[in-house]
Amino acid sequence: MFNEKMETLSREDMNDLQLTKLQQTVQRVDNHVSFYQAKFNELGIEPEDIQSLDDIRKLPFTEKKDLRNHYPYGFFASPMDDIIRLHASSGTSGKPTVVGYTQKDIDDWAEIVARSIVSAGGKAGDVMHNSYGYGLFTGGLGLHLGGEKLGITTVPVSGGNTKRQILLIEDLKPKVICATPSYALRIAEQMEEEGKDPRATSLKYGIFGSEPWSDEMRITLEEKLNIKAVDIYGLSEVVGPGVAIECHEHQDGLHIQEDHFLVEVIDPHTLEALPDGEYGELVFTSLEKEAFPIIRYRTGDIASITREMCRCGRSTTRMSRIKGRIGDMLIIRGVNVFPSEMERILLQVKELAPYYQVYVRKDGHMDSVELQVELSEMTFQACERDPEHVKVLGLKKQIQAMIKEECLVTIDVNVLSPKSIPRSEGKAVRIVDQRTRQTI
Ligand code: DLL
Repeated sequence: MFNEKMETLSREDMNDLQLTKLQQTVQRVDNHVSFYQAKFNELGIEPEDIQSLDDIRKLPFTEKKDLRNHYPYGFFASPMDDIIRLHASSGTSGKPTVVGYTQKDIDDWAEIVARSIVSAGGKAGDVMHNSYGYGLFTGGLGLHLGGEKLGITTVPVSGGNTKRQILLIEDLKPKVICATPSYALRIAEQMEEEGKDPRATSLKYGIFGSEPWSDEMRITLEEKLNIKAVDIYGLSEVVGPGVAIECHEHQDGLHIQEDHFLVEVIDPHTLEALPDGEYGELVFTSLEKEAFPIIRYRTGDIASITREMCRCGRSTTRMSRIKGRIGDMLIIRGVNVFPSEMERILLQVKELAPYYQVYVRKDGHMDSVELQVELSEMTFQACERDPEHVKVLGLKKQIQAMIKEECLVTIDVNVLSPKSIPRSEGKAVRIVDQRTRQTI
């Protein structure tokens, strides 16, 4: 562990620490952020009203639209003289969300990412190939900071130019790779296209996140690249990557860095707290941040939490994989389905390559959904030799039936030839929403 004391703190000590830090954070936003001053006034709350962790429920939520309304600097709690870094979330529509960091914020972020890399299996002396994009996106520079803090040799490759990525992996012999799961898959695919064996590289661990992925995708990546793949979670509004990460020992839920972030899970409709184990919307409150402290931020991400101790020895609360974002949930004839649930099913069909996209269209008054999948190269070649083969496979019906059984919905399925689905160098576009001509 990088910080054994914090990562194994007893529940009682963690609660005490979190309460003290929560009180300080509430005081800080009350002093410096007009949005919170107004909200506290409206609700009749004083910072002194926070006397227990449960009192967090007295505090208002913060939503993405609040950040947009105060673009660009309205949520900053430090003077600009103290801000040494800005990042921004991409935002599919309108202005991005700008987040700021003081030197202390950067140091704290480096610390939690260093913990994350160790949790994923990396250590000082190893080489780490970082394919997350460098720039306003927090992925590249976030992992970079943590790598340098840990003392792992960090290679700032950034995303794209896949052939060069492969050359660097072959020559620099990294043990750890950081990328979105979809881009890691693309790197493996490019190696295969070049006649190289992706299992034969020096890589041992993958730090994958920034987009929803399934356990089946983990198995695919682990098999293709001959590595252990762990899930890393984070969002720019809260800090960036490193809010939570799995341990490579057990890969059984993501350990939340609880001395920095207080987690809640709520019902997104009633906004009531949900019991541990139930899926709902993740809500985070930052406990240490100076420049951009955030209270009860509604992430839009669906997951559950457990406070049971992990066998790795870390005592921190763990969150499940993210099922998906609330906005990405498809409602098909009244049934809710996340693309990641379809991914789980598709990746079990060996005739398919692990790529897919979901098209949503308007069909009269109803929405229609089409799932596009791709034949694997091997199946395609078999079909070319025997054009009847693809019909015999009956793949379309098989996939429809599997989705009907697991997700309780009937959708259109279109089986395409290899390489038809666009590949990503960062976050994959899984949903193409043609009702509004937007991609999500
Ligand atoms: O994606 C930060 C990050 C970089 C995380 C590198 C992990 C690795 P944003 O661009 O602000 O920040 O996007 C945040 O991405 O609210 C989730 O919807 C999604 N997301 C992030 N990590 C995961 C994950 C970065 N492990 C948004 N699983 C979040 C599923 C994830 N979704």
